[in-house]
Amino acid sequence: MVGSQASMSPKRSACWVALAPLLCSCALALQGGMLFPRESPSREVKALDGLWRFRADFSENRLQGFEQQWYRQPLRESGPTLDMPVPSSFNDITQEARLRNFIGWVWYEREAILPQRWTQDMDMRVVLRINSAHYYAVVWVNGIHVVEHEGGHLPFEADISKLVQSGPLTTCRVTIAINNTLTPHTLPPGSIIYKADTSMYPKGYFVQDINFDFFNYAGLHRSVVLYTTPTTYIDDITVTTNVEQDIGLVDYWISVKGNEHFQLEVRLLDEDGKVVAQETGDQGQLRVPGANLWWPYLMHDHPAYLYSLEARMTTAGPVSDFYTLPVGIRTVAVTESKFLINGKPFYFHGVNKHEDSDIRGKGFDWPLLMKDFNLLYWLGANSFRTSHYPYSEEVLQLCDRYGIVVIDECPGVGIVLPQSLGNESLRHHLEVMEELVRRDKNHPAVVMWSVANEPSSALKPAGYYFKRQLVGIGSLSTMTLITHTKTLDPTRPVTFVTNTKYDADLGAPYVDVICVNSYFSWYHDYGHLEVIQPQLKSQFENWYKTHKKPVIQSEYGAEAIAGFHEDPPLMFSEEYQKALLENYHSVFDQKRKEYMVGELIWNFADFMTNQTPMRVIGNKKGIFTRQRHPKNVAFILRERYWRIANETRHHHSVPRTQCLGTRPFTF
Ligand code: GCB
Repeated sequence: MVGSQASMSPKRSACWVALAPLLCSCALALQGGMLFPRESPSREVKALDGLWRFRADFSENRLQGFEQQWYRQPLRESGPTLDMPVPSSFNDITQEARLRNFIGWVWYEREAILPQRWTQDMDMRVVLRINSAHYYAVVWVNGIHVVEHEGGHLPFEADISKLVQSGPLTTCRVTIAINNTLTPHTLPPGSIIYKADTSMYPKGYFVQDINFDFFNYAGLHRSVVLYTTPTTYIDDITVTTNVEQDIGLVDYWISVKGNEHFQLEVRLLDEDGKVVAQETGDQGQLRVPGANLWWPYLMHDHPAYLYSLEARMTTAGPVSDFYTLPVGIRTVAVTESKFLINGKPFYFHGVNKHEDSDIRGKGFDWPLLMKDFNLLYWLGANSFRTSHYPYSEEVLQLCDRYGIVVIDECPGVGIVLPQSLGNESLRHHLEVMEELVRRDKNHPAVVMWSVANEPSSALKPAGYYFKRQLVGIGSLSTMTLITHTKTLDPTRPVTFVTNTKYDADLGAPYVDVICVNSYFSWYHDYGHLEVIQPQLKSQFENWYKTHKKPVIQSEYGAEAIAGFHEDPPLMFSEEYQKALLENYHSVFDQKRKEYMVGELIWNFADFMTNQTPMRVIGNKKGIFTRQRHPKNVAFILRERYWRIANETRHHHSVPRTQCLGTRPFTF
């Protein structure tokens, strides 16, 4: 990478200074709702998937696009552009190494043709929603700045009605500049390292340093959509559920914007479309006698039961708005040694995943998604963690629909530098949790929030950073991470995933469930499989003795290059991966009778990482290859998960599933 110092940290760049006042408006993004754009009788959705024009700013300071205001005219007039698919990471699409490893601003642009009524009906709002842009994004419509957003993985939007309804235009040009630079205060954090020794590096040479183990893919990873609502509209819905004897309780809060005078009718429909409860008003409780509860996959004969909450808003005038939200009625609770769903002990037998695949990188892809869910069903996995960032909303919708339980993790991965535990980082982290909870709060599949993965939780500031107590009132930065998340959502437990020693971890006292990662006989004691059992036993006993909280083995695993065989087992062979897992499993089988409440293998599939001597074209700890072919260990895990499912089931045993069926559902 070559570039001048000023260009690499956008915050220090001239353009950044010019844009700074606009950032304030970004805080507004946290106000209001972020309902998934769904079609309804009052709403239309238009996805801008397909080919966009694309240009990476290779100028030395990476700021040519801002200096020359590329957003003011069609991008192709600024210089050569490429055709770039959306959704997709841009990194693996071309044959250019310098684009694969590019750090700085890239520019995307496309024109959208709008139906005439969108531009002429003044009772209609037109909203532009970007579902994920990694990492910092600035957006213009027809050359006018409309929104900025910090952070990948989470959606943001802009009301562009005024822009598209001001003239005879029926097209709009959407330009999005995205910067993938990571700093110690972004999530995930990173640092730009300048290599100033000109006897060794070209002038202006720098690299992006990261402390996480996946390739830092960038681009428009999920759909960009335009959608409409009426000008008085349902802005947000929050649902929490409870169960009293056999009565399902659905508490709802609905916020309406655009007019203070409106009526709301709320109906709850069962899977056959029958109305089982109804209410009026913007908040209330729906009571469902004999409710069908939302149960995890394999825990019940009819898992993942979803009701539909239909909200209908009307005003005195002609305006009405409709929004339908899938609702699963279930409870979550944690005791000293159990994780309870609907009052019954739940054992997580699942995986850690990544959004990662050949060519697309982190780009959303329906075929990949359905393959992954079929593999989860085949495996008998009932859960996964969204390691190490929020996954697409469609993934969570499928989890709701198929009963796959989710530990929903924010992008707090690689928090290892002391400056990443300071106030500036904390403030951003709190906002990210706010965006995450706002987006995912209504998913029954989400049963716990994870605020970070493997932070340096033995460092002194970590105690304050993660803390649960309120240390002040008012400003965000006076609330620390776990408190804030609990305030946002008092209904779900909160954790972070640790690899710190049990007696040094300053954040662990504040979590509800201890989630521990360990790699015995892999990152130390290489090749010595015989040390796993004593080390793992000590791990569990120490954590439980210290905190008296349920423990999840949130990561464990070994790399195996598919097709490499060695017996006696050697590292990187399929036999070693299998033997390592079997040693772990024999301890798990003892501890799950006590306080261990879950095991999540690292990883579901092989995935791409930075190039290092530790990685052979990515991380090979998958039980499936990156192309989703099973390694031998997938069959071992399959036997195990189905056995555990049948042991822990409250009813008769279930036949093994080969593939997913269709379930009634609204997308
Ligand atoms: C970990 C990390 C995960 C890595 C994994 C590994 O502890 O949480 O991101 O990929 O180990 O394979 O090293």
